[in-house]
Amino acid sequence: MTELILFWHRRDLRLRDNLGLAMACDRSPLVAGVFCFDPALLTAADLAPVRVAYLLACLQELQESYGRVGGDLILLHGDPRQCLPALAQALGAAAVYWNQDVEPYARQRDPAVAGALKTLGIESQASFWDQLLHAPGEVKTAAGDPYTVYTPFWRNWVKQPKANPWPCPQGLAQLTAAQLAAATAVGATGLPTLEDLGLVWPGEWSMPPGELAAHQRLEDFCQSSQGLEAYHHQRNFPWLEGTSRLSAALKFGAIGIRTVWASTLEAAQHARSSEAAEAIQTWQQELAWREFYQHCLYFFPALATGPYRSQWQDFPWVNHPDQFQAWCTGRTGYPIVDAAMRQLNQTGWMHNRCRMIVASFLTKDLIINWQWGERYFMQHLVDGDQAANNGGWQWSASSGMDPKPLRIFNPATQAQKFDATADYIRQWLPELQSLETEWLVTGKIPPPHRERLAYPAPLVDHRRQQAIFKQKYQAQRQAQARALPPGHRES
Ligand code: FAD
Ligand code: FO1
Repeated sequence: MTELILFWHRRDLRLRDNLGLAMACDRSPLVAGVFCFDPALLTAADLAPVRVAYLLACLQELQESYGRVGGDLILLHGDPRQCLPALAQALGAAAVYWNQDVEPYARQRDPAVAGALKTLGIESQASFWDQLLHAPGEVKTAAGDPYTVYTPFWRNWVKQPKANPWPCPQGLAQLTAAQLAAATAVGATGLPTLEDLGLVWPGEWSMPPGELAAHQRLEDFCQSSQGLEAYHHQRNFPWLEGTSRLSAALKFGAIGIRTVWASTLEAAQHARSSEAAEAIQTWQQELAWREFYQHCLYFFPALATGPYRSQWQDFPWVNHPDQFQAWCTGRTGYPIVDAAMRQLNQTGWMHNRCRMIVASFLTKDLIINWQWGERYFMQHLVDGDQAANNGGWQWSASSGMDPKPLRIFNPATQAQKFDATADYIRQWLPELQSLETEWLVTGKIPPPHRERLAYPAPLVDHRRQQAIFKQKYQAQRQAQARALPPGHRES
């Protein structure tokens, strides 16, 4: 008799180039997909409704994709430690397969699910690193340690041979009516709406969700002369659509990372100039940042709850709640910061240059704990990803694995350099449309104009805050150095 294998989707919401799914289909033609709506994730304090909206749209497409190849996607609600083994037992499944993840929650959940399945005599296969080109541990220093600095990681990572995309399952066998009834009996349901999950997302998409849209976007990005080949020059300008916007697709696995990598190799073969080749490599480096941060979270799970550098433990943050609120709502009086926060609040996405600007502003100008910002980003980003977000925040706060100890962005200099014509600022702060570019980029808006437009005065003075911040930082370092025995002092 043909064995039934269940494939548990979590952040790999696609059929194409899915390692664990391909392995399940290699073993049996009778593979059914499962997704479990997990209350622990869906009621998390850092949940963003836009991310769940993206997830639901991916699931709808995934259900249709299963239908097209003859298979089924079963949807469950509940703690996967209970509902997944119950389903597997009710259907008489021989095994449950899934792809591994680096997040601390997954690393507790997954062995518990495997344990519960084992108790029922059901096998689990969960050793597949689908979401990465290289599994944690595959790229290590000469001493065999995980990297803590990006550049040597990249040099080693890029040299390693990478797998090709995995084939898409074809001709899956359908569950019988009795199996479908058994699934319903243990709680399988139809696809809920966002409202069914108690969430609302009235905003616009920064990028249409799902597997088809992600593939289309990758193709357009890699083939257009204004996409990948121009990335090196365009990626820092937030008024341009100069980046791929594939981050949510990569977070949820609406596209496979091997597929993305293969596109970069193909583009490199046809590169029209040395600048184009350089641009392709720059984009590959971003994909490597994604992997670097996932490896970091895997090897240093404590990153999820605190700073990597010890001098940031107990840092005397100011943590002014009203100033935090002003930052969140885009009312700091610094136009580039406010424009970026409005982009985030309205679309669930923010340009990378602006993520760095607002993160530096929160931590170094408002002197607010980076973890407040990290959480706010997770509550609003469509691509909110624990490893990348934590990495980005710790980089910006100087508390992480960045050899440069102190990084402070001047918002006016950043705006002058990357939004020189204030197009981005005007797009997201339409009330300031008519003001002079010079005022917008420097943030020096004459008070009568500011007042007329009900735009706030700058919340703080950048130079003054920089001095206060540096003073606190030095005092903290000295206190730490005194507390540590010789030989244990950090640079
Ligand atoms: P592209 O420039 O086209 O890059 C391609 C892909 O590479 C991205 O889709 C992403 O998967 C990856 N990538 C690019 N830059 C980085 C980076 N610095 N770190 C890790 N991966 C990267 N990225 C997220 O995916 N989720 C987050 O929650 C997140 N939070 C961030 C928070 C802060 C404070 C900062 C500074 C950066 C954060 N990033 C995060 C990284 C980066 O801003 C986004 O990945 C990028 O803006 C997404 O746009 P894109 O898809 O057009 O990127
Ligand atoms: N994965 C699930 O298996 N079930 C969920 O209900 C679920 C919700 C969810 C919401 C937001 C988000 O960013 C991710 C979500 N995921 C969900 C994916 C999640 O990232 C993975 O399950 C991780 O492995 C958890 O550590």
